[in-house]
Amino acid sequence: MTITDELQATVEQIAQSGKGILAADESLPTIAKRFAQIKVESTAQNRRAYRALLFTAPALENYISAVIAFEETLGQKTDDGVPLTDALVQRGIVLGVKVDKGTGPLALSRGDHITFGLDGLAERLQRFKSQGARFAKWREVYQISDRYPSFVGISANAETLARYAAVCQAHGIVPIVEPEVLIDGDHSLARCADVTQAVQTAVFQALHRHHVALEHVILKPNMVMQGKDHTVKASADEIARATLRVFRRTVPAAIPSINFLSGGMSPAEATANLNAINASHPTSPWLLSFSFGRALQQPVLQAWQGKDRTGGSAQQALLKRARLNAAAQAGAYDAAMEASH
Ligand code: 5MM
Repeated sequence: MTITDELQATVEQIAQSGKGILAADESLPTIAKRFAQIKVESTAQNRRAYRALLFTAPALENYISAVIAFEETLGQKTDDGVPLTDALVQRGIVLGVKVDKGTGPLALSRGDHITFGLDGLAERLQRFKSQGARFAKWREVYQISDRYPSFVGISANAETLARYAAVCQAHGIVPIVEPEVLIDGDHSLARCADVTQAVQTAVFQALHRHHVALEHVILKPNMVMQGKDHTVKASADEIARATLRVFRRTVPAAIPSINFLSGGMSPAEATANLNAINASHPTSPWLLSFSFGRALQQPVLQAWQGKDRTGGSAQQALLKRARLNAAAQAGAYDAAMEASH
């Protein structure tokens, strides 16, 4: 099998209609924050128990085509010595891994951020591939203020994403490219649209510059919406219209799938917005799906509380959100479905 065939097979397995991606790749500081909300200590054993519960949820494969894991999870095993990720792979769920090493300030450009981790990336990809990973994920973040992100910030982040994507493809790993314009702040929907458009334009220019094959990239962007402290809350239809306008202007039709992040929206809000996006664009050139972290896992953590060792109710909570988001991917979600189990 050539590298191109390998990338194509992975993309086809991830980008399935009626399915999306579960982002379970919280780094150590992030998972500690999530566990703190339910008063659970973030130990290796607790992280293993929680992620085992996610990965073994019955029928997950009906709604989830791929899971993004954190590096630590790839090395963890069940008490019987079986890799934790086997439960996914055996059911045809594609395994991916977060390969960035987190963000920090961009030097001499206060207000911009940059993501670290390009050094040694090729070696780490080879190791993750030997552990079963077929795709990777890298996230750049953009905080909106009156002046930021700046031109320098937008260009540096795009260049970094493209360099990461090129290394992935050279090693037969499909890159998920995640430029996240953050929801934090009081900016308007129009300002988010302007920033997202500038960010996506720069990202695709950089991907072209670095010879990245767009057919073998999954895009994981924010939806276009107002900041969480903005006074006027846009409706799902307004968010869908603004989001589609920006992505039609900037994302080439060669991209197979756009899998939105949830970015701090409530689970029901993220599902309703994804549904509105699909309902208003049934002939889209890309699959329009989800790669949610919090919007899939928040109810799971609430049900689990670190206590439910059998995982029954927590797995039910995951299944419910996965099923509703799969419906939203088809534009077939209705808020009344929230009442179901
Ligand atoms: C699940 O969280 C991912 C890792 O985040 P950190 O690097 O901060 O630990 C994150 O990249 C996530 O995949 C995206 O932000 C989307 O998650 P949400 O919760 O926004 O859907």
